[in-house]
Amino acid sequence: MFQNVEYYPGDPILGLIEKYNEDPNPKKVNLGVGVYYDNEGHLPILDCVKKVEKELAEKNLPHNYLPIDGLTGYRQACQNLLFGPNHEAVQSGRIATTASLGGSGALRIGAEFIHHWFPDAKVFVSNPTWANHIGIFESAGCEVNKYPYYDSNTNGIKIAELKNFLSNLEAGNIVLLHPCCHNPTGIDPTVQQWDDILAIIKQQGLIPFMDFAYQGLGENLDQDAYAIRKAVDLGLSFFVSNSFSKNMSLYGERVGALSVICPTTEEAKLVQSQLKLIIRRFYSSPPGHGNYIVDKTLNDPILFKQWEKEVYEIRDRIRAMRIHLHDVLQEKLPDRDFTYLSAQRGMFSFTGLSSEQVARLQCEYSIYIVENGRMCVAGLNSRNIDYVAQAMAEVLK
Ligand code: KET
Repeated sequence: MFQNVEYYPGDPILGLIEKYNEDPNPKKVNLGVGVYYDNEGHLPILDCVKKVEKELAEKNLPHNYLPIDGLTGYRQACQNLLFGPNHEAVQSGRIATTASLGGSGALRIGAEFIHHWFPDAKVFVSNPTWANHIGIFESAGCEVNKYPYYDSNTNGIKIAELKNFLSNLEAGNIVLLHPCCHNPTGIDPTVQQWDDILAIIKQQGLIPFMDFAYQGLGENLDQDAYAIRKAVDLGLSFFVSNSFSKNMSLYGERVGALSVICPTTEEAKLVQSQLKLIIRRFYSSPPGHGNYIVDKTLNDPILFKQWEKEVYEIRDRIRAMRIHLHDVLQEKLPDRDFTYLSAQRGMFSFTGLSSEQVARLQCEYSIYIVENGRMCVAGLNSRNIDYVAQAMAEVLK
């Protein structure tokens, strides 16, 4: 009956976890999936989250269904965090926001909405991008193409090519952007480059879809939202997916949101209603635990401050690992330039390692990084970093 079902060989990122788990080598290091581990190699539960969870456990809340689009306090907290609490767009109610199953769920709901209401819109993603972007939009029926982005010669952005490309796109197409901590390259546009990119997007009548999975891990919570807030100020209508997987360490709780910035409050109501229809048919309503945690944490000024501090500790530890890895490699291989390691932002470093070198790291050293050379710097710690640097130096020799 199922003999014609095609075998799915596994995801290039999540598939690595399975391989890593099966590896008996005690020295093994998991630098594949974008997950933050602390210096002890543990997945942290943030202190602010522990407090809220304790409070929730004491209350013994019943497990009722949530509203289709999530808790009101959760949705408001997301809007304030993304757009700034006093922003006109938030106050006037012209942003439709729904809770989602992580950032992935937000992307999928957005993709479904776009395919249904803008069936001719093509989606343009950066070359390269998080591989699942392509899969998510294609599975909703959207045509996906790439725009020029990463320049491996300069380890920067092909900004002239990118601007030229966008200037030639037809109105109504979707441009998927990473507001900070670009995945997989770690290379973000400067403020000036964002201004230029968004001006072209506005002039061409293009629709941004900002996938914001790493707020707070680049510069800080506000600066990382620069492109989003600038797009609102320019009067653009667009989509934002956000996630609390990384910046609240809530990976398995699947907590994210989709926001659609609309020209008017009336349109936001229409969009909100359609997002609810999509969700009702996908999974009906979201799980509660993550919604409660984020609602309580972000809407309480003291807990918010504590969360902010903890996000910056995550950001700073990742930065320290980058610098350490840079310094050791630079010393071991002085003829090569490793500046990119300290210059890139967020969880990932695009190492430039070939797929053969990546395979060697895995086979000979049990070090797992993604085949395209992307390394999750957030998996490094003071015990494994010198081992990783040594192995990298060996395969790069
Ligand atoms: N967008 C981007 C850019 C992203 O890197 C991820 C996850 C997501 C969305 C999805 O996040 P979530 O809230 O968990 O649904 N990226 C890491 C994990 C993964 O591949 O699923 C990664 O790139 O390793």
